[in-house]
Amino acid sequence: MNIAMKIHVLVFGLFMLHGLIRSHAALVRYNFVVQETSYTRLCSSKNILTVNGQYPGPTISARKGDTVIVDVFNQASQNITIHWHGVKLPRYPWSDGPEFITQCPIQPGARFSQKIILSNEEGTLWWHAHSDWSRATVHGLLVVSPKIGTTFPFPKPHAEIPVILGDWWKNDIQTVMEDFMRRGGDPAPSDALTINGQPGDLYNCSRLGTTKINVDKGKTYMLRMANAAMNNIMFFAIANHELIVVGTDGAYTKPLKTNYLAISPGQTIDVLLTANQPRNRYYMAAKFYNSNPRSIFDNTTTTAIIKYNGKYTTSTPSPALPSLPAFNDRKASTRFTSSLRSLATTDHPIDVPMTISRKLLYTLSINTLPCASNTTCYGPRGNRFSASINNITFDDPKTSLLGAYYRRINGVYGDEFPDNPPFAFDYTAINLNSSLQTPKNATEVKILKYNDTVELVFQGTNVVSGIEHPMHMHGYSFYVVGSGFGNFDRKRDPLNYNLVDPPLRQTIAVPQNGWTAIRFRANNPGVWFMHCHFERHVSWGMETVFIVKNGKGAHERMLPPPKDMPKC
Ligand SMILES: *[C@@H]1O[C@H](CO)[C@@H](O)[C@H](O)[C@H]1NC(C)=O
Ligand SMILES: *[C@@H]1O[C@H](CO)[C@@H](O)[C@H](O)[C@H]1NC(C)=O
Ligand SMILES: *[C@@H]1O[C@H](CO)[C@@H](O)[C@H](O)[C@H]1NC(C)=O
Ligand SMILES: *[C@@H]1O[C@H](CO)[C@@H](O)[C@H](O)[C@H]1NC(C)=O
Ligand SMILES: *[C@@H]1O[C@H](CO)[C@@H](O)[C@H](O)[C@H]1NC(C)=O
Ligand SMILES: *[C@@H]1O[C@H](CO)[C@@H](O)[C@H](O)[C@H]1NC(C)=O
Ligand SMILES: *[C@@H]1O[C@H](CO)[C@@H](O)[C@H](O)[C@H]1NC(C)=O
Ligand SMILES: *[C@@H]1O[C@H](CO)[C@@H](O)[C@H](O)[C@H]1NC(C)=O
Ligand SMILES: [Cu+2]
Repeated sequence: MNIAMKIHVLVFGLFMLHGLIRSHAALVRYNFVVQETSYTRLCSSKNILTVNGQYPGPTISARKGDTVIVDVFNQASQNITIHWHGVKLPRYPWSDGPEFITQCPIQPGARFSQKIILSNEEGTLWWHAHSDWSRATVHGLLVVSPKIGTTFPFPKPHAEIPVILGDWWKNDIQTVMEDFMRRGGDPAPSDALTINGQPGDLYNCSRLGTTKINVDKGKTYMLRMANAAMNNIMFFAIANHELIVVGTDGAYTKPLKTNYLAISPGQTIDVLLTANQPRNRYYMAAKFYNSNPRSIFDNTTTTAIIKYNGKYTTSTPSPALPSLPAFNDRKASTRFTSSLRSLATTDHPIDVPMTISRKLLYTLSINTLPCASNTTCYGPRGNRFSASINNITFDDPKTSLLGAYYRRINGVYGDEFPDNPPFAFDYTAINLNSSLQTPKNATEVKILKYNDTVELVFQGTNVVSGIEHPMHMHGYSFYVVGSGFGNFDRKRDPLNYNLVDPPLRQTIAVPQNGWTAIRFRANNPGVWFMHCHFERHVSWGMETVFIVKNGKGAHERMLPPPKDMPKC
């Protein structure tokens, strides 16, 4: 290269850099090859579904406002879809991923180039499969860093550390799901919990693989956490160390100091950890929170090791374990979740809808259905389990609901999802009449007008048995303005709403036999799934869809579909 060319390249480089700083947005590209890969855990091997052979899968890194193209190639032998959890995809539901809601599955041998349009998200999000139970192993982080020229609303951490919580079955996950569906009862509990794919020292044959995180004394680290487990909320803590929560679900929070945290499937939490203890090794640990006294669950504990750099002699043979709340400590779970507040500063403002045009009350229930003739079911009294929102157990269509809406194809869904429970009763009473247990089976959606300001109250019920439900909404974040135990009181409870700095989330655990009120502005046109993030409850039908109509302006309308949408 001669000198003139070098200068040209340099000038061009500076120009590009300048352009980046000015526009603050870049196009980032990833290849995702879905494949079957052999993994050994707990002394036994099996084939799992992975992206690029990795479990957990690759981390996607981008900056606020970027667009990421992920070229998904399905080399596995089963259908798959991929969802970008917490990304709003303004006006572009086509890439969202839930099977038969926004797309037909990517079939074996097929490709789908997914465009992930980031907007105001900043922090930790994640991605996962959204078909069958494949997300058990097909998941990874999606990290959205501050734009170039801006920084975190706290001192820059020395390093960022992924902490992905998950669970592991010795059995093939597809078989676990099929057995569960056929038997009609609860799914087989997992055999281990994991941190970054590893069960840790407290399980047989797991010591060598235990996740180890090296830290320098005096430095501060950011843990980018996601709960990718299938069916349970988790408690998490680090021995002798305080945690400072600074963000949840891709939005900043006021710093919250705590000794433990509760994180539901679907949620992400950003945590600052300062290595300010004597040089040593310390366990971080996580276990399931389980409030249902009748259910069997995996009550094991997963660990990873925080290892201080430098020379020191360890006085004890194994690192100190943190103390976690008791597995059934409902107050500890709710206390943490309700302590979170939006940062709400000039640089990170909030925009809570103050006048409401649509008020919705949705009951969340576990239900039962009669067992198919000639089969044995393992749900209550020989029935099979089901679940519902406003007494509707959602029957998945056989084709893309979004495609049917866009092309005005009739007969795929109805638009009569009720605003309120069709039958009012004392939702959280003990010993509810078993006549309340049978739901209606339908594919009903809720239509919202562009810019509707929505208040949605989720009411957990004690039908069959009350339990938390981590409700997740696609296409939106929402403000959690209130929550409580018992029945929602339309007159009294709104007086206690937090409209000043409510946390902005896209997954919120509705308390057991309690309620949670959320608010959002329906300014993202499209077809958006809303569901419980416990996989067994989704399989039982605890899900529904919002269709948000186009507005009048050119920038208030859905964008057209890409050419390579998978076909059914
Ligand atoms: C580890 O193996 C031993 C001996 O087989 C068994 O007794 C113990 O329950 C196992 N522990 C776990 C956590 O699986
Ligand atoms: C975990 O479950 C096992 C088997 O169900 C039980 O024996 C054990 O006591 C439980 N441990 C805890 C800590 O609950
Ligand atoms: C029920 O099972 C029996 C024995 O397997 C079979 O003969 C019968 O046809 C089955 N009935 C139905 C309705 O499937
Ligand atoms: C349960 O509900 C059914 C139908 O509404 C009613 O006939 C029955 O008396 C109720 N049972 C109890 C114990 O309340
Ligand atoms: C739910 O729907 C079914 C079927 O329409 C109906 O029989 C039942 O009474 C409804 N239950 C409630 C609690 O609304
Ligand atoms: C709901 O109804 C559809 C259509 O009749 C049926 O195929 C499906 O199996 C039903 N689902 C449940 C959970 O009963
Ligand atoms: C939607 O609401 C925003 C914010 O209040 C406003 O700027 C915009 O004009 C509204 N658009 C429509 C179509 O109502
Ligand atoms: C895979 O998807 C296609 C298209 O929707 C469907 O026809 C087929 O039954 C699916 N295969 C399985 C095993 O579910
Ligand atoms: Cu649920």
